[in-house]
This record gives sequence, structure tokens and C-alpha cells, in this order.
Amino acid sequence: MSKKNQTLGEFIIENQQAFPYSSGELSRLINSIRLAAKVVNHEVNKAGLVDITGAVGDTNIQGEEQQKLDVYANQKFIQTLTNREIVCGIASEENDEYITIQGHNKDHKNKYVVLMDPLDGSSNIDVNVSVGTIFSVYRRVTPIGTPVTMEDFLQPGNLQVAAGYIIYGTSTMLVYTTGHGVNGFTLNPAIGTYYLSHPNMKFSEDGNIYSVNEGNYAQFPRGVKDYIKYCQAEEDDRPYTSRYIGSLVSDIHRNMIKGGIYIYPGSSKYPDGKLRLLYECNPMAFIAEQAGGKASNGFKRIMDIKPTELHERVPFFCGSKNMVEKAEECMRNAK
Ligand code: AHM
Ligand code: MG
Repeated sequence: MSKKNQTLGEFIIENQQAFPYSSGELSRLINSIRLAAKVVNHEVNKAGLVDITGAVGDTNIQGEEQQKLDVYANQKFIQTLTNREIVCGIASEENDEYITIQGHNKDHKNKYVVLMDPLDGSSNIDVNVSVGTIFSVYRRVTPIGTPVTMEDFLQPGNLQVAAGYIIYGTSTMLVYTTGHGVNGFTLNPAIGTYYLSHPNMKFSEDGNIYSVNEGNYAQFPRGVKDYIKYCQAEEDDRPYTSRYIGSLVSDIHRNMIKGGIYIYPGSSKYPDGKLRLLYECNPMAFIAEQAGGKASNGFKRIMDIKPTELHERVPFFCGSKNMVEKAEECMRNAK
């Protein structure tokens, strides 16, 4: 179905029938994300040149200082999605509350809600390390014609209809799934077109990379410590290689291509870890599963968790299936 050298535009049209609801709206939604990503990419790429880096002074709901580019990316994605008649609501990691989009005729007739982290890993911008955008799409559950409610956003990950990420790296890539596998498109910046460069992306069942911020080791639960010891043991194909960029999109992207596990566990200081269920973990979990990998909170499937609040955090174990299962075994045994 997917041909190399195909553009993202061609791919979307060709695969429209395979989308769960084939009215074309989801295709248009992916299209607007593609457009916003190009604009954000342009800004991210010149971040070192202009005086746009650095903290804007605001703090977001997590109490973190916002970088200027966070604000910019947030505005661009919201603007692009709002201007098209597709989305009825947006929740962003950078906004305390969700946004209701009534549509041009103020009739609330659009079907989809988008949840996103517009610029993840933004503390890496100042040091020229890859950052990313993460998005997650659901069909609203409340009736069309009425304003969205919190219920539309607090859906478990297993109800996502699409999810993806954009990585602003050595190349800019858009990687997404609509539940029919994972495909990656690389932007040719000279002509502004994304090409299908990574068709049908897969996590290998086993891998040899583990990615975790080991600086927090002393605060990790016993099970995570045991798993790290397992990764470092001189046995069979171990020790594994440790790679941690501190930019979720880049760490997961590398591990999907090379085989590996990413862990952001709970700790004695932060029992639920750092990552957000709705903006980071669910979309990455959907991609991981669609690529044959696994995503867990250490004990259960990420996508089966019923969210209770917009900015909820959750421990996150994601990557090659056998590695995640081994980490879960360590968590269980340490209970
Ligand atoms: P952010 O949404 O504030 O950018 O935080 C999320 C990022 C992830 O990209 C990354 O994996 C993690 O935070 C790194 O955190 P730490 O520095 O604690 O290891
Ligand atoms: Mg983030």
C-alpha cells in the first residue's frame, strides 16, 4: 500500500479509505498538523540565530518556565487547527484548560478533539538538541452540536483514532498512525514536502538500548533499579547500551529504529513520574503498539488507564516488547 518516494499528501489521499471514519476529516486534520509542523520547524531551525530562545517568563501549569518557542509552537498548532472545520476542542500541555472550538457557524459540528504537547523537550532548544511535537486525536463522545466537555478529553488511550509526533532533528520527520501501522515522512526543506522515508516502522521484539535518567537512580522504585542492574549485567547479549537524550520524541524515535526501551519511572520524590498521560504517554503508546512494541506504567497497559484529569502524570515504560515485559517482571517481583 505504501510506496517509497510517495509524498505525505499522496499517502493521505491513498490511505483515506483505511481510516476508521472515512469522511476525509481525519485526513484534513493530519494535513493541518503537517502544515503547522512546517511553520514550527522553520522557527525551531533558526532558534540559534534569532533572539527567540530563552524563557518567556510565564510558567505553565506544571510550574515549569516556558521557553519562547513553546509558546510559539502552541499558538501555531492551535491556530492552524482552529482555522479549519475539523476540531471541536484542543487540550495542550501548555494550557491549563482545554479550548472549545465552536466552528465558523458556531454550531459545534466538528468531530475530533486533539491533545498535544506542542514542543516537548524544549529545555534542549538552547543546546541545539532535537525536540518534538506530540499529538493525539480522539472522536468526541458528547453529541455533535453541543460544546465539548471534559469527558471528550478524558478518554483512555485505546480510543485514539490517530497519534503521531514530529521530530525536529538532523532531518524533520512526521511519524504517525491511524491504527494501521506506523509510517514516517521526512521533510525535504528545499521544497517543503514530506516524503515517505520510513514505511511500516517496527520496534524489534528485543533491543539493546535502555534510556532512563539514571541521575535519579537513588529515588527509583526497587523494580526499576533491578531492571537497570539487569541491563548492565555481563550476561548473554548484555550489558545493553545506555542512551538518554532527555527529549522523549528523540529517545523513542531512536529506540523504535534501533530497538530499545525508554523508562520514565515514578520515584520517591515524584511517585507518578514526570510525563503526562494524555499529551505524551498515550500517543507514544499508540505508536509503540502499532509498531509491534509495548507501553506500560510498569504494571498495566498505558492505553487502558482511564484518565481522571487533563494534566495527569504516569510512570512510563515504552519500547521493544520483550524489554518492556522484562521490566514489568522486575516491577512485579519487587512489589
Ligand atoms: P517537557 O514536556 O517539559 O519538555 O518534559 C518532558 C521531557 C521529555 O521529553 C524527556 O524525556 C523528559 O522530560 C526528560 O526529563 P528529565 O530531565 O527529568 O530526565
Ligand atoms: Mg512534554
